[in-house]
Amino acid sequence: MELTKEQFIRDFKDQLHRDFIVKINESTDEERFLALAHLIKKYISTPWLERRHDLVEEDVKTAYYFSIEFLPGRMLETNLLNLGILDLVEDAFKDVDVDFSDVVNAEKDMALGNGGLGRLAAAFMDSLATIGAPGFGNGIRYKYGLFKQKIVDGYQIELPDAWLGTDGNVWETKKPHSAVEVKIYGKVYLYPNKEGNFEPFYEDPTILRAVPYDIAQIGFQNGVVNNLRLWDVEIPESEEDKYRTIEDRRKIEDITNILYPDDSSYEGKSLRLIQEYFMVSAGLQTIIKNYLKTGKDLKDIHELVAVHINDTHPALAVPEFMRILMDDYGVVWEDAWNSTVKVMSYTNHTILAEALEKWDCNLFKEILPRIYQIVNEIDSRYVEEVSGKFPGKIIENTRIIRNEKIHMANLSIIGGHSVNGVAKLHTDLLISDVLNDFYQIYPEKFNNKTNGIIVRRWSQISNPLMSDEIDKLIGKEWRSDIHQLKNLEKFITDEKVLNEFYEVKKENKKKLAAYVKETQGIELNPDAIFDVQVKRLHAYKRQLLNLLHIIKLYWDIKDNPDIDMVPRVFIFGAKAAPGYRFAKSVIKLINEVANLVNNDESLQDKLKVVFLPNYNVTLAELIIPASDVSEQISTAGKEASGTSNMKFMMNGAITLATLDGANIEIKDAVGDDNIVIFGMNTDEVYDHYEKHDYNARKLYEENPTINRVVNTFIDGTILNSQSEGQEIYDALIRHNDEYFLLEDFESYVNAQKYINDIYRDKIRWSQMALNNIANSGRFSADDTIRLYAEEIWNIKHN
Ligand code: GPU
Repeated sequence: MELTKEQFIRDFKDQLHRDFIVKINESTDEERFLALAHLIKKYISTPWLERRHDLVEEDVKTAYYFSIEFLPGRMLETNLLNLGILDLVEDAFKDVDVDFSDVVNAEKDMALGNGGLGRLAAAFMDSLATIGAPGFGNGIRYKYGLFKQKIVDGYQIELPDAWLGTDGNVWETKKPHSAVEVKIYGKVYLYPNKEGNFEPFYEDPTILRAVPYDIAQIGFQNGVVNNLRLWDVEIPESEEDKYRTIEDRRKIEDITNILYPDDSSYEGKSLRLIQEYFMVSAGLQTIIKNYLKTGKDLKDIHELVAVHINDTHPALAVPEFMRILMDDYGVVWEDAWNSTVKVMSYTNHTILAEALEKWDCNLFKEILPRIYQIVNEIDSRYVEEVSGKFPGKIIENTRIIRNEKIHMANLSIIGGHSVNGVAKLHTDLLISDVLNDFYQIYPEKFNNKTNGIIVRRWSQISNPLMSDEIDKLIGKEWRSDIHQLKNLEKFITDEKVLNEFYEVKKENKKKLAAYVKETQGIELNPDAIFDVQVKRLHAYKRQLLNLLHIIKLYWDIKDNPDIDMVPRVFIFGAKAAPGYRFAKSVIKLINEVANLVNNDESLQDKLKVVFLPNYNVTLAELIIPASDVSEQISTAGKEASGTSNMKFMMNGAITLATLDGANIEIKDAVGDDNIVIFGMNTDEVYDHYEKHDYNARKLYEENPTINRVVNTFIDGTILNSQSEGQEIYDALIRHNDEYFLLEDFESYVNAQKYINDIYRDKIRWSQMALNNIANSGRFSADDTIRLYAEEIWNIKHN
């Protein structure tokens, strides 16, 4: 946008005066942040308003991304950058003597998501606007985001994340005029009407009022503003008399209270099912109403509307779309079904069995009586359609209702025209294994869309030092055309350049070290290797394998204090789902090993372990630029894609990885010499499954190193963690080490030795780092979303 620094300063002062009746030098950082956010909203109000009108008037096909999670983190800097005024504002703040970073830090982290899935959804919102595509988000306005994690005596404590404060979210705009009603519970009777349709009669339903809050999604320097719509629940005025007590009202308000803190696993809680239906129904009703403003026939709605189901949580979009078309607008089943399948598409984000969403029929029927009827009908028609054409076993495995459960993935696949995985390997596994039965029936529905990241956030915003360095070498165009990063390869043998990148990394490490010192009281040496694993705590992600190696190093140094090794700092950040016992025990053990190691002077600072509490997007922006080693060590075949792996490579960290998820594509991008791979591949893992021949106890008994490391959990070396240590020992030895840590251990240790050795060769290491930066452009979410736009949604973009 066109704006001078002087004009901005005037606008900003005005805004502060009006909002808070203060002068700039008397204002608090919080007031400055809020005033700046209000000013941004003012700057974008016109394009934001016009966007909706234009799309309706010009008959432009629009995609709606339905997701139960959106995880944007902070939005101030992204918004300023995308408006093209980030530098100008930073500069202006210098002129008026305000520390811009303090203003940035006054913003709360918007954490309406658990991890990768939610962060990807937020990234896609940015990318959709950036490629100028008509794509809107649809989700829930949780009053509490993902819990805040504290560590007390080594244990995870969960505190509520009251991110809305008392005044709500500064980026949102409430739209009460666009509220709609959503019905749950009650009984439904069907009466056939003259047109041969059924008319439902609802007895005693609970009626909810869904109120939208809109958040602008600003495209990168292109004048486009899309919309993310989050729904909140209220009691409709007409229903108020039904709620006599605070308790009664609270039952309704609870619907949008909390984000379920489970990542890649699910609990069959009725409140969650209500959340899913609530956001789906509100979103679809609005979409259909808007479509009707075009004056077009409802049976052609697929020509102007695409709805994306982000994992199975919004899968009720399929029967709800059918319901609205049939019950509210009288479209006949066949036409409604034809449109539904063309409108809907679905992304699968995991092959873990515990994440497959299945709802008990009785619970489902009680909460969603009409939707239950429709799902039944979809299921019977499906069975009829494929009967005689495919083996009974395949039909049984793919139908929606089976063993009194509703299979949400099956509903999403049958009810849509596209199913995609999130990395090449993941899609291959869906096709060859997990969804193979569906692949036999609908091969044409399957496609891959490898995940991507908002490269702007993970370079320009979070790593300004590196970004300036890149500018010096290849100019600034890479900031808007990420593929130009490739030009950095020219400098791969330029020692001066390599040294400069090394120094940049060191500066970032010092910044992180200062934060660690301040928050944890632990002193870190910036010349040590910063070895980082940050992600949700999950058995399959194998934080425990990392810990086994740390314990091995501990014994190595204890045995031989003169051991020649590059000092190493292991940094962890991870939240465990509150009900996930094993994950919590691993957190406890990491913290107790940290106590053991950090307080043992005989280790001479060769080894440090840090667990940073409350890992979130904001903390990631501090940690990732300061990392030397990126730990991506999941059991092969288990991590659908991973996305932090891409952020690390873009910041010049070396990936230490199994051949899993997008790690494989990172390896393809940087070449075998610029990544460190270890461990079993997927075929080898599957081989164990087939042969049932894995024997963890044997490895434990026959390999003295493994024996000693594993015994450390139960021999009293690690203090204050007897029961957790026993639990971990049992998981590894008595329950046969489900994720093959012990089998991969040796190869992991060797890979770590190799890292140690090459780090000593500063030039070699810096070359690897630079190569990673230069080749990170291929993981831009802008490119990923272009493929969604072209191959799945058929929507236009720039
Ligand atoms: N993922 Br299912 C989540 O973050 N949460 C979930 O509930 C499910 C999947 C992740 C995958 O684990 C990760 O590999 C992937 O990169 C990410 O989704 C985005 O696709």
